[in-house]
Amino acid sequence: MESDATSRDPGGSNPAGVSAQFSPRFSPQFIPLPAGFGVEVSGVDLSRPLSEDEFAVLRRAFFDHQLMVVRHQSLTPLQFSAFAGRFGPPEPHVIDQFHHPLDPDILILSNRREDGKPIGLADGGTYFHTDYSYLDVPARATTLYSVEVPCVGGDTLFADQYAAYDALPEATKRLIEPLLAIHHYGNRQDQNEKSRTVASVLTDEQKAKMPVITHRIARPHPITGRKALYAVSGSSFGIVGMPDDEAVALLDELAAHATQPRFQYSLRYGVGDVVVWDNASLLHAATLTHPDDPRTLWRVTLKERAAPAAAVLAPSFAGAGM
Ligand SMILES: O=C(O)CCC(=O)C(=O)O
Ligand SMILES: [Fe+2]
Repeated sequence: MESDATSRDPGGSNPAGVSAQFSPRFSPQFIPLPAGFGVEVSGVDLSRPLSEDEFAVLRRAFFDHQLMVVRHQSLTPLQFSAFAGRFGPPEPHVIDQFHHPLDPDILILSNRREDGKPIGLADGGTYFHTDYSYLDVPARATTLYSVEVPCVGGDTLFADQYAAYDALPEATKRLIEPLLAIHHYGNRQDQNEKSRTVASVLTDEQKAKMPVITHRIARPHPITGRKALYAVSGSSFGIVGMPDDEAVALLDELAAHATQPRFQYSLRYGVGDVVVWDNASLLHAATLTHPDDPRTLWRVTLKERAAPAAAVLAPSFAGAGM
């Protein structure tokens, strides 16, 4: 497991006997969301830098609840990026044409067009997936800041992969325990580049940078140690040592199990909401909205610190016939 530098008792005294540093402006209240995972936090202003002790309170709530929503914030790009960076090292997205001009760690998600040109990535992640599962060191957390909310829809769906793993029959748990899924950039269930639910299309240059790697299917969470089903929908295209048709059938069966409505929560955004999700224990999917109903969010993605059980099978998936 990755070491957890923060105290398990962030609100209490520390071994040096120095009292924890909390500002009078930091009085977090936590309201669990109705899904069995996720928590809404109020009483926090993310525009000012949080002390180590304050951040430790939020970090702990985040790993306990998998999804954290802090409503009604008012942030500049750099304030948002500074808060996001507390969760881990930021990794700019391979789609570099929509990096924020003030900070390349921010990817602009938007369907808005100005002077006929898109200002951001539209229809990103409109299928269940988890971020950067196609990299050997995948994403620990993704943070979004909601700039513009459409009149209709625009929710992000989340599916709890701790619960999905726990609900598997024991025989399936034994079957998948040793299995390594083969991942590369893409959406296994839709590879038509004209479709709105394909993985956002890369240029040839971007494709050349994307490797073929493996991750465990029953993957222990790098911080909590708890096992979750990992990326059975999205970037998983095969299983090491298994014929392709059998592997895809098993992955499809696991994906259907993992994305059942009983494991899902649909998050509705308001302007100014900051959302952080745990990529090791959740799948998520954007929902399709009307192209003329503007929706804009900023996104910063933070990587894990290590690559447990990942292997690089090829430096690029481009031209690999997959
Ligand atoms: O736009 C959304 O709702 C989520 C998009 C997505 O998959 C992501 O930002 O990782
Ligand atoms: Fe995503």
